[in-house]
Parts: sequence; C-alpha cells; structure tokens
Amino acid sequence: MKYFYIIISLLLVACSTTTKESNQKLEDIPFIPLAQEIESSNSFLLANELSSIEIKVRSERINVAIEDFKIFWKEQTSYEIPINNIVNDNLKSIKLELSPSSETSKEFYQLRINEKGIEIKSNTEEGLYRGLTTLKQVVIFSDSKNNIKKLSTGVINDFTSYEYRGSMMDVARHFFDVEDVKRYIDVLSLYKFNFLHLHLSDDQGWRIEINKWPKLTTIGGEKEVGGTDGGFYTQKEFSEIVNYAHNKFITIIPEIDVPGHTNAALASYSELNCDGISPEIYTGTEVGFSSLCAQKKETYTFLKDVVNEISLLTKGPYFHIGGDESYKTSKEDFIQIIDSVISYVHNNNKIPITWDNDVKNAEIAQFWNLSGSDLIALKKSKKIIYSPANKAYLDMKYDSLSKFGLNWAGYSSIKNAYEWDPKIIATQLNLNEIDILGIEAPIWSETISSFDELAYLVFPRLLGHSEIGWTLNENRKWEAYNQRLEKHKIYLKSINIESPY
Ligand code: TNX
Repeated sequence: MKYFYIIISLLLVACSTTTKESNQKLEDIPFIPLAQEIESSNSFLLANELSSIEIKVRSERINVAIEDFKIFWKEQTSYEIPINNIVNDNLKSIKLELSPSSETSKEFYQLRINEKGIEIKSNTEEGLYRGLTTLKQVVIFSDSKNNIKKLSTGVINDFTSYEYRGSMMDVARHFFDVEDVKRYIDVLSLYKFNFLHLHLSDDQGWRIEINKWPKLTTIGGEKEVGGTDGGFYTQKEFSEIVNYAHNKFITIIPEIDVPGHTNAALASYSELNCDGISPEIYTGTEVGFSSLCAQKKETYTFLKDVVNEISLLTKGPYFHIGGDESYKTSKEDFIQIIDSVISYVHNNNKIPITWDNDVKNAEIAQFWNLSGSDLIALKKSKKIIYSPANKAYLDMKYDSLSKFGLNWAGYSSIKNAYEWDPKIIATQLNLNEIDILGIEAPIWSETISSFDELAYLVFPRLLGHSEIGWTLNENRKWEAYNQRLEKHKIYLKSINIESPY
C-alpha cells in the first residue's frame, strides 16, 4: 500500500510538471517591455527543428544583428543555426523580411511563430531589429523539454509608444571604459532602448580627445571624483562606441556641458578663464561653481572646434550642450555662450538638446527638475525629453539602506520608478501642446566607479523605463510587471549583472 501511494504521488508530480511545461503560452513569456498585442495559439515549435536563419534583407546592420543572433542561439539552445541569403518556403527556419505595408506605427514589427517556423516582418530595419530582440526574449524565457527549448506559437504585433527611449551614462564624474559602455549597450538593446546619451565632460573630467585642444584630455581627463585615475576616449575609441551602438540600433548622443560644469576644461587651458589663471583639477562632487568666459574670443574658438570634431564622429541627429546649473554665469553671458554653441551645432546639421534651464532657442529640452524659469523654457521648446529626477534618475538611492547613490530628489523604489506616465506630468505642467519625444533614465556617477556599482543602481530599475518608453500606458500594470521582472532578474544574474532588489 505504501508503495502504491509513492507511485501515485510520483505520477502526479510527473503529470503536473509535464502539464506545466506544455501549458506555457506565448503570452506567458515575461516580455519587458511588454509587447502591445500578443495572440497565443496552442502549439509549439522545438528549437532544434529550426534549420537556418533566412534573410531577404540587404542591410549591413541586419547582417551584424543576425551574426550576433547566431551566437546567442548557440548559447541558449546548444544548436548551430546557419544563415542563408535565400528564402526557401519549405524549410522550417527563422525568416526575416522587410515587407512594405501600410503600417505607420513607429518601429512596428510582426513576429509569427507556428509549427512551420518563425517569421519577423517589418517596414523598416529598425522594426526588424526590435522583433529580433523580442524573439531573443522568447528563447530566453521558454520552457525546455528534455533540454530542448519549446517555443510557444502565436503572433505578436508590436510598436513603440515613444520614438525616444534613452539612458544616459555620466562618464565624467567617474570614467567608464569602452568595454563598460559596450556592456551597457548590450543590455540596452535587449530592452529596446534606442538612444544612449554620454555625458562626456564635467568639472571632474574631460573624456573625449579633441585634436585641436589636446590638453583637455592629458590634463582634464587625468583624474576623477575622489582623485583616482580618470581616463578618456580617443577619437578612434569613441567612433568604435558609436559604431557598436549603431549596429544595435542605438544612437549615441554626445554631451559637452557648457557654460557651467567646465572646471576640467578651465584647468586644462588658462586662456579660457576670464582672469587667465587655470583653476586646480577638481575631484569633489559640488556643482555650479565653474563657468566659461563669455568675454574671451578663445571661448568661441574652443567651442566651435569641440562641436565640429565631435559632430564628425557621431552618426545621430542630436548634440547635447548641457546648460544646467550655471550658477556662476550671468544671464547675458549664459545666453551669449549658449546661442553661439547652438549655432555651431546647427552648422554641423545637428539638433541641439539642452537641460531644461532657461535656454532661448532650445529645440529640445530635457526636463529634469522644475523651477519657475525652467517651466518658461520648457514652454518655449518644441519638444521634450522627460527625465524627472524623482522618477527617472537611476542614481537616486532605492531607500535609506542603499550602498550607493544620492537622495536629493528622494528615494526611488523599483515601484516608484515604474509607476509614472509622462503624459500625466505633461498635463500637470500644462505642457499638453508640446510634443513628448520620449523618456531618458540618466545614471550620474558621483558615487559609483565600476560596472558592478553602476549595475547596483541601474538594475532592475532601468527595465521599468524601457517599458514606460515602449508599452502603451493602458497596458502597463505594476503587479504584472513586477512578476515579469522577477524572471528578468534571474536572467540578468546569469549574465553577471547583480541587482540588489
Ligand atoms: C543634477 S541633472 C545634475 C548633475 C548631477 C545630478 C546628480 C543635471 C542636469 N544636473 O550635475 O550629477 O543632479 O543626481
């Protein structure tokens, strides 16, 4: 009798596991960001049955993405999958197709999984790439049967809510090398981010080589917060980052913050200072004490050279010129310097972005913290990028126990960082008529100096911002998101990204 019960219990366990396995539906995959429409059908496809990846697209970037996907497939499934440049309808394969359609939603793609294979279609290369990242998440989170991934069938129709989904890395307060930036780009791309803003200069460091002004990096790049060795990107290295990001459909936005936040430049060249004397290198964390000199002609030569050289190295349409916390610059001087930089940016056919301080002619303002004059500036701008510090700043501590981070904008739990809607903030500020380009989550680096420390603050909150940027607000629910997030934390851990919560 005892054996009878044991056998029955074992059978029950076996049945429940099989049922659990075979019951996973496409809509059960914990997508982040959540896809807009998921229609599951009740079947599955075994990963080892897929014989090849077939692409009908002539695109350098898609080719690179497919090569990368091939490596990913091997890691996840243990199977090799060859790439074919012709499409054979009889083969069970993964097919990528650029197909003209009347679909106008930005970055729209359709991912179809059925017993005959997998198909991703889009109007644009960008849409295809986003579809490929969704397929990656299907593979990562699919159940296995006898160690073979079982991909649930169904159709996903997906598109983005906002055209700008960004993060910012402050490489000035502490320097992060090319490998760190690439590692960050890898994760950003899996979560459908499309912009990475690099804060390349500040009081504590100048991080990009400028051929006409070499001391910016030899002197201005030498140190970082706390007085440890800093660093900088050579122009070649910066181009390497730009290209790496471009192949992952992420655009790099360079920022040179002026006229304040310029101690590193002022320390490198005495002629940029009104009194002709260079200040000491600064390794503290105060803000608002430095300013370029509006009365010196060298200031404008310097700014023009910097904007020209960096513009040549970037592929994207934007150039961020800072403009925040210039407490040592008079209003007239501020306007004179900012207006000049805006014209240099325009001369390079780029669009200037500024922080939301009172900047005339700002085409795009990045909203971070509100005071009266900032609101006027926001109203003058044509477009807004939302980064409200109390929601989107990844350097705010989670709570009083956080090992790193600041708390001037308050603590920001994972829930706090997820539960907000840019449109509601726009309504509260009476900014309805202004175009919301999208959102950006900055990670300032006063308190962090390595990738692991950065990861502590960034993950998992960054994933919430990916969903706010991509998924329609009515489809976002905290409880459901939080359950999906649990699975992503396990995945992130598997690629050595530890999050504290
Ligand atoms: C505000 S946001 C700053 C940065 C600091 C950050 C720290 C902005 C435009 N300026 O200089 O690093 O707070 O949270």
